[in-house]
Amino acid sequence: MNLLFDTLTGFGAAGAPFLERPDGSVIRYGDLDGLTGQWANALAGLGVQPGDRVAVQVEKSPENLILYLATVRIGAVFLPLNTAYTLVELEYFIGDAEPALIVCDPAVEGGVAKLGKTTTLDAKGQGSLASLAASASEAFETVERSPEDLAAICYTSGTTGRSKGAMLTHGNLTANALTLVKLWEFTGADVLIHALPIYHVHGLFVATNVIMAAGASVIFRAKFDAAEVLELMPRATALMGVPTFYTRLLDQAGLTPEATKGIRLFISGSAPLLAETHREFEARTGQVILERYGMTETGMNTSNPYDGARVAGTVGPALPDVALRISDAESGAPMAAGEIGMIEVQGPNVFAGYWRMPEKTAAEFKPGGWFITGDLGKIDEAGYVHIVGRGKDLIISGGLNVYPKEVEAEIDALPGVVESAVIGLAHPDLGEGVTAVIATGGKGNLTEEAVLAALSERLARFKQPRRVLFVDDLPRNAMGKVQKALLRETHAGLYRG
Ligand code: MCA
Ligand code: AMP
Repeated sequence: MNLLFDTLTGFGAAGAPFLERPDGSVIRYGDLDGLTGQWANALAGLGVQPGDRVAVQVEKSPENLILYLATVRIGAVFLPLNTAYTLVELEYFIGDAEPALIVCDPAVEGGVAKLGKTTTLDAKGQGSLASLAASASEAFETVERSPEDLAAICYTSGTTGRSKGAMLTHGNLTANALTLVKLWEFTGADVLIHALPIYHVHGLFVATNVIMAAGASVIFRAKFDAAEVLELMPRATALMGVPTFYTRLLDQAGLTPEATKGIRLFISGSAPLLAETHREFEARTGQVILERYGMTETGMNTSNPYDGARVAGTVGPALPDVALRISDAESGAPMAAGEIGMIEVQGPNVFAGYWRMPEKTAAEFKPGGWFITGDLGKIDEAGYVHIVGRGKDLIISGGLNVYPKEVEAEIDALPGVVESAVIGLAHPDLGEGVTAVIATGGKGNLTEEAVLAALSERLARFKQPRRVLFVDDLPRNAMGKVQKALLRETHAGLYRG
């Protein structure tokens, strides 16, 4: 058997819809054997072997999802990459993962081909790989995979140094999908509005795997558009999104109890949902958003209950098969109930380690398979987890992670910069807005425009600062450490109207 592939394709009835395309045409569960067989044959024809990495940086399309399923079916390792990454960023991932094949957009193949063997797929699902698949046989003997075999590598940035590839196994992804299907009560009757990107865990594994493991279906859209999602609601039963989805929906005059009455479950995650957004959404629609908490390395860890109180400002109890504890962030000692410390998790969802980084893996695990999340939180009397901050220096903008270090390194390399501090400030649309504070030592004539122009070739757009501020010197504490908390306080109102 192939654990993940069989789980994803084994529940939907042959005639049941799996995916509705924007043009209204439908891929049914019964089509998947032949379709993924063709794509698996195309990959095999390009030399992909079980265990090989297949790096994929392409726009969201149904074919991109079929490619994911075919990669799993052939026993290879799916490696999705944010479409916003620049060639400079891509070079690192490809060098680190050494994929046997890179699937990219035809428009950038010229540059990407310098990094490895390429084939193409565009936003319309066309390209050299799609052509190979179209003429390939539908018959393919699925490669056997067991729980410990790798299914995917997802890169996650590090607080120090470069991005790390989180190795996710068939066992990790299958266990998490099955747990969530049960907890969130997904059945074959469900229809999810799928408007998240599929280069990250949220849209690829939480949304897609859960739907498939329930034999349910998706209305598939290339990106999130609040007005369009609102229009689709009468035909759907569920929505998964980042907090920005919900703040943007609240800006829609048409968001009413009537417009949302067919939806049985609104789920939010990837970044903190403001208690205010949670309450406002309930006041406008009568619907209580279910917030859950996860990570690339672990999939989902906690969730507010389906039946029971969904409490604003909390991420709910640990999932039934996940153990969660709070430890002292410095000493690692266990904390008493209700005290704030480092969140650690253990369970079948927890990844197999960082790709080719045994030291980093060892540093982030404790004996017994406890993974140190880097998030600070507490567990209340009811067993609900509250995330109160981050032990890691991380900004989450519109659900996408930005590690200040990476942005600071690029800024510090610019002429005229003495040093920089990159911070996240409250932003009404994105949750946190990436903001650069640059120390010039009182000299130089750097401008915001010049800094942004210099960064545009080197960093993905979502990592580029929304604003650049200049100071003579950065504030430091007695230990000589830059006081980011003070900078955040000083500039707290920058994005508030
Ligand atoms: C787009 N831009 C962004 C972001 N997205 N800038 C900062 N942060 C972002 N997240 C840029 C665009 O390139 C554009 O640049 C400008 O901002 C305005 O774009 P806009 O049209 O407003 O953006 P959008 O295309 O509507 O996208 C916003 C979005 C999207 C809908 C919030 O970013 C999104 O779908 N985010 C979800 C990310 C996600 O799936 N995260 C899950 C990670 P310009 O100004 O040049 O035009 S997985 C995870 O965290 C764990 C496992 C978990 O718990 O789920
Ligand atoms: P990523 O590395 O992209 O998977 O991001 C994972 C991080 O997102 C976690 O470590 C948390 O800091 C954050 N996160 C995810 N879900 C939530 C949530 N519901 N509330 C607060 N933070 C969250």
